[in-house]
Amino acid sequence: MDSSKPAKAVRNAVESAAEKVADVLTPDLPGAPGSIPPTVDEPTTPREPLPPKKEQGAPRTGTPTGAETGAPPSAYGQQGAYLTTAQGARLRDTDHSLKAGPRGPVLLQDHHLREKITHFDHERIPERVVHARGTGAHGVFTGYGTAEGVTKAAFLAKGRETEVFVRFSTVLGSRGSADTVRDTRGFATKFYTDEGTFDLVANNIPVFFIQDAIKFPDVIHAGKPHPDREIPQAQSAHDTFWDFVSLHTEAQHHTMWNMSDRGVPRSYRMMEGFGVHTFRLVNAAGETALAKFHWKPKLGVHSLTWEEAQLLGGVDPDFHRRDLYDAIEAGAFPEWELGIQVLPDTPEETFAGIDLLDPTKLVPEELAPVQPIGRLVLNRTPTNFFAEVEQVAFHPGHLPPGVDVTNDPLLQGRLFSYLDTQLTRLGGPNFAQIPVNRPHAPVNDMLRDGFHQHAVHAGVAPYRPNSLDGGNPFPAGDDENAFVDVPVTVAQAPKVRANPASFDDHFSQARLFWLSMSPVEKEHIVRAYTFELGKCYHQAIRERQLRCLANIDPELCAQVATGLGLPAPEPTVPLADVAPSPTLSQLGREWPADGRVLGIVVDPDADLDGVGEVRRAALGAGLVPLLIAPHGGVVGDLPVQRTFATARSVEFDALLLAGAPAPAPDALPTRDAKAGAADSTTVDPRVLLLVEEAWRHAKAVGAWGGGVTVLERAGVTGTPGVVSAESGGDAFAAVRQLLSAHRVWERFPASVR
Ligand code: HDE
Repeated sequence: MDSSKPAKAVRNAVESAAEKVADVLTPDLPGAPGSIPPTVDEPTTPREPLPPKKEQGAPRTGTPTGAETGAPPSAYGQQGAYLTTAQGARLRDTDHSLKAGPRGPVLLQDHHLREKITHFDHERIPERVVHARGTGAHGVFTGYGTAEGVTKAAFLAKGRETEVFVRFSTVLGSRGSADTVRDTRGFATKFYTDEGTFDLVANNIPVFFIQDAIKFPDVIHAGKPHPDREIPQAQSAHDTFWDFVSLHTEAQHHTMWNMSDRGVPRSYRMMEGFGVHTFRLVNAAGETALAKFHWKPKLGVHSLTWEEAQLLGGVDPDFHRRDLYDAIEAGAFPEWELGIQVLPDTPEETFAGIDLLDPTKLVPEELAPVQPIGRLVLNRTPTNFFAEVEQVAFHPGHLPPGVDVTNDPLLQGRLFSYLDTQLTRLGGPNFAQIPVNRPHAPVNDMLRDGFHQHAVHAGVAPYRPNSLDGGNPFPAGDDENAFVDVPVTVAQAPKVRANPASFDDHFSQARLFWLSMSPVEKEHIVRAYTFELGKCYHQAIRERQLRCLANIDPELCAQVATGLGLPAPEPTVPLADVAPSPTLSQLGREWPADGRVLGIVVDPDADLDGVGEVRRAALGAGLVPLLIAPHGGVVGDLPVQRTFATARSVEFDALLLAGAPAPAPDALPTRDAKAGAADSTTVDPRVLLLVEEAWRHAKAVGAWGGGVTVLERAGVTGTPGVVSAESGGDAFAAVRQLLSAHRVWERFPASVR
């Protein structure tokens, strides 16, 4: 008998029943937790597992050694309608332990209890020592063919598509820490190329704190929480961090980037990525060039304000994760262009006087333009976070033919560290066989056995040379596309623990970065230093860091010193004479508004037809409109996503007001009036707070109809970026235009020039 037939019939019946309960409140919006809306009552009819959501992807179903199985990605998940043990025996009850009578002791023979609890006891693995907090997505990379002259890497060929998995992360915090802390962000990409996996393990900042890998434990120990109290979590605003960077002054350039708006990105979708080190590329003719990798986001580089970042730490600690997944689910697929700065491979390994082996230095784009070589689109969220995002293992030594390393001492140390760390984190040497880590190229290594071995290796001769396995595996010949280390000449030199003299310049590029900022960006940097140093306990550390700032720029130093109430010291080295690099500034252009979140305040008396039109227009333009109302459910026939109680300004990029809602029953107008909210007795105080915060964070605000009254009550009418319009359509058009500059920058009067 075909046992799948009744199961299929049951499944169809249940699916159509479930679809009928479609959630009327959120028809088009991302964030639904499952692929089918739940029923109010607990489902009791047996059925197959739910299908994944439409935007979810999963690692390809290759074997541990790279062969296609032909199975769908869902084959990784559970099978069948019934609960079973790990061995596949069906279970009748998983809610009660096996006991000697209802009031008796639990029996040792309860193998189901023991299996369930034992497995649970071992669910956690060690979190990453750095970059523990992260989020990832699947995507596809398409080569432009423009890199052919400099590298033979086949995945860069014109039109060649390669599957990728990207993991974004913060550096310092634990796995459960907030997304929006001030920190460097990781941007690690696994390209599953036909010639072996290529991992571009990058950051959103183009330089690093240290020049030699041997200092990595030092900088991380300094940045992590203090060892005695284990505070503060996921931040650099504390004594040990500033103690280290003010003494180890090569960290000053990276630290300046951290204190800039780059330390608080608006979204992973709005970050640049940098390979940091100089790599060596080799073309089909064997010619070499030096190169730096860059990711350029289609949406531009944008940041949160510090106040938004702090509020989000409490209001939505998953802000960046949610933003990435919601954007993918809504079809606003995040996109980047991969580019390279190509630099001649000279014996000195310098360019325009910049030492290319020094990872604390960047090459200004004005001197070496970034040439686009391909496009990355993230279009699938993971199906299972642990299996994919937690278990993905990157390694800068995963290189395809055509890309090689240089002697950058930071990169050299990383080539050891990444392989080493996975042994404990993923429990043994076979982590490359975990689905998300499996190469898409055929694997024929001679690595055998070890914990969690998934491959069933045939043959008797995993060694070379052999005759018993017919000589297999064979080394690839010259024409067979092997990875060949570029035979770079190593100069004869004494063995030393020392840096080249050029590595001694610690301040010139920090100054270059400072001088390249617009006034408002400079002001943010001043505020960040003042905040972070202000949180240090010891004055000596503040004073020492001010000495570093004096060597970068006297005005920066003076402003921070004023905020700290300390005298500004004199420089101890001559100020570097450097030309600014305008491309380092985030301001001054227009970008697409895809996936931006628009809050729309409504109440039952508002122009609901107009709101419906704006909502449709926003969805059509790729934005995410969220209706904010006095209560949940519907207003008119419009679904409500946020109430005045659940909304906070920081989750919106812009606000529209269609009505002037009176205080809802759960409002506290008297308390809010005491706290200074303008006119909170006629307009709900939480709506006033929304407007005031959006204004304070320089966000576009538009209103029509009753909404115009709210602007008046909040006292913001007629200020830059606040639009009073005749209709919803006009208000939306104006706000959308303002969004293309990210913020209404005129609203931030910068005190620094
Ligand atoms: Fe990493 N780094 N790193 N790093 N790094 C790790 O590897 C290390 C450095 C970066 O999402 C660890 O699997 C050393 C620079 C990213 O899984 C570890 C040094 C850059 C990620 C490690 C550096 C990075 C890591 C921790 C100094 C930018 C997250 C867990 C020589 C170019 C990858 C792991 C992910 C993760 C070591 C410096 C980027 C311990 C020793 C420079 C994006 O192996």
